[in-house]
This record gives sequence, C-alpha cells and structure tokens, in this order.
Amino acid sequence: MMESVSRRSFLQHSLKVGAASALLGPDGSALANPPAFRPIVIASGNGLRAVAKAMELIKSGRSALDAVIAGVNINEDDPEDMSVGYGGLPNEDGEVELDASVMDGLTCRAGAVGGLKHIKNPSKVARMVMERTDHIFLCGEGALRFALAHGFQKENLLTEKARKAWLAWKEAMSSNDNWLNEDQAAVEGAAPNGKRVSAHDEQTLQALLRTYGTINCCAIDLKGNLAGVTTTSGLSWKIAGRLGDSPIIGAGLYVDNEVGAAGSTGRGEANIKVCGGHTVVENMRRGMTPEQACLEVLERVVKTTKEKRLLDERKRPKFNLHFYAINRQGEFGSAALWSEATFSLHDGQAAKSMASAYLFKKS
Ligand code: SD4
Repeated sequence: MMESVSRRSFLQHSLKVGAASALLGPDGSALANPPAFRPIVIASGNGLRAVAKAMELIKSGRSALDAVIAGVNINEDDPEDMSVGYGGLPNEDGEVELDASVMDGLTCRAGAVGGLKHIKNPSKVARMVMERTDHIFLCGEGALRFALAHGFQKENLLTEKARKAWLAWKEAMSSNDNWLNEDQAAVEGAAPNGKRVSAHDEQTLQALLRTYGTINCCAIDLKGNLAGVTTTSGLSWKIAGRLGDSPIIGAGLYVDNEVGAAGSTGRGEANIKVCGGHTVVENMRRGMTPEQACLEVLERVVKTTKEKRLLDERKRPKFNLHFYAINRQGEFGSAALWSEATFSLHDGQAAKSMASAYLFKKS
C-alpha cells in the first residue's frame, strides 16, 4: 500500500439489510415491510441533490436507472455547475462538448455519447443510445443528429459566465498574441473598457485554472438492481474532440448486477489507462471492499503515471482522480489520490457528504 493511506473501517462504510437504522418511506416514517434490498445511492461530492432525488424515486418504486439519471439531470440543468451540462466550461474554441455514459446492471446494457454539442442532458441521450440503438457509443455530429432525431432540443449551452471564463483564459494564454485582456488593451488617459473581462477578476481567475468537475452517480434499487451514470463537460479548454473517461464504459463507469457498480471523476487520461470503473468492480468480485477496490486502482494509477510533468518532487501525481463504488450487499466506499475529497451518499435516511479515503495527504 502507498504511503499516507487513510483506511476507513470496513464497517463504517457498510450498510447491510437489517442494519440498526430503519429504512424510511417517502413520508419519513419507518416502512412496515422493508424491501429485501436496502437501497443506496452514491455520487461525487457535487451530487448531494442528485442522491436525494435518486433516493426519492427509488423509494417510490422507480428503477435505479431512472433514479440516477434523474439525479444527475439536476446538475446538468444547473448553470452554476460549470463542469456538467448547461453552463459547463467549453473547449479551447469556446464550444461546450459534453460526454456521458449509463449502464444498467439488470439488462447488462450500456450507452454513451461523447463530444456532444448543444444538448444539455447527455445522460438522457446516452440512455437513448442504450435503449434505441444496437450500438453503445455515439460521438460528435452523429450523436447530435441522433439526439435531434429523438426530439431533444438544440440549445446554446455556453452561459455568459462560462464564456467570460473562457475569454479570460484565452486572453491570458500569451502576452504575445492578438487577444488582449483589459490591462493589455488599456490606453493612456482612457477609462477602462468595462465590457472586457479582466484576467485579474477573482471569479474568472478561478475558472482560468484547468478545472475538472463531472458527476458520477450509482444506485441499488428496492429490487436489488444496480445502475450508474457519469456525465461531464470534461476538461475545460480541452482540444476540440478530446474525450475523457466519463463516456467510456469500463473507465468512467461500470456496473454488474452480480457484483456492484463504480464510477469516477478527475483526470480522465489517468483513468482510461487503468480501465478504472471495470477494475474497481473486478476487485470487488475478488472480495475487496468497495473502498479497498478503489484504493487498489489508485495505486495502479500512480504506477502508470510516468510523465515528469505530471509528478511532483516525490513522484506523486499532481492531478487528482476519484472513485466511487457500491456492491450488491449495500456496502459503499470511495477513494481519491489526494486527501480532502468528499463524496455524497444517501442510505435511505438522509443525504450526506462524507470524506473519501486517499493515498496522499495534502500538505
Ligand atoms: C474527464 N473525468 O473528462 C472527466 C472530468 C472530471 O472531475 O471528472 N472532472 O476527464
């Protein structure tokens, strides 16, 4: 095991049928006839609203698949979540390109879209690919045409906030090109042009950092079926056409009703190389707890990161990668490369934010 591993106890992250706390019904009262399976929903740190929505649907009898997609639709629709759907940060050309994948443990089917423009709910399109085609993965122009054929509305996904952040990034790229920020454009004696974005503006400066966001959400429903979804606008300022791990079945998401479900957020390039989602599930199949399974894959990520530019002086990755996992017994776990990462969980009683295990402690 790598240095600085914080292992939460197995029991701490375990919620089995028959656990002391009762499962509450939609009205908050204890269920008279508790279901055979304890439903559970896990998501990335930005998924508190998503796990609450998903659990509400599961308690009302809906499938895990319906529930997780409805959950992440909240983030996709929210312009303030600048890493997912509408309002997501664009690629280097200023265009929002979205990626998503879904997988259904009951039917063993999967669907995904990559580089999808103009449609704010790529998770719904991914589901449509799964259910209404003989394919698994559509990308770019073809994915858009498929979405339009199924009645999705074309929209401008670039919010003013995201456009300003992109423009500030572009203007700050070099002092040796033709894109001038407010300071560079200033003329002796003239009042500053209030319409231009200053790279020194606090909010835009934040967005100038290469940001990763994304939401992953996985669940078990009352029948014991599992499903998962991962949806994102990907790496901000990416080269047009770049796909991360989120839409790749086996990397950003994997679900198997016999074992469990896992998904990821963080640097997709690092995850694709270790087929993270699938490897986490296979680790659980071999008997690891969800948390152990996530940590083991993170160790592989460290071993497979050889690029000097990605490593600090102690050869630790400078980026973060984060896994979330549940197994069919209702146990859950999450781990990230770096400390101070959180995940969202709904155990049938309440939505809560919890600390993930990690390999390296931030100093
Ligand atoms: C990607 N994994 O495109 C996504 C981005 C992400 O938190 O998860 N950000 O690589």
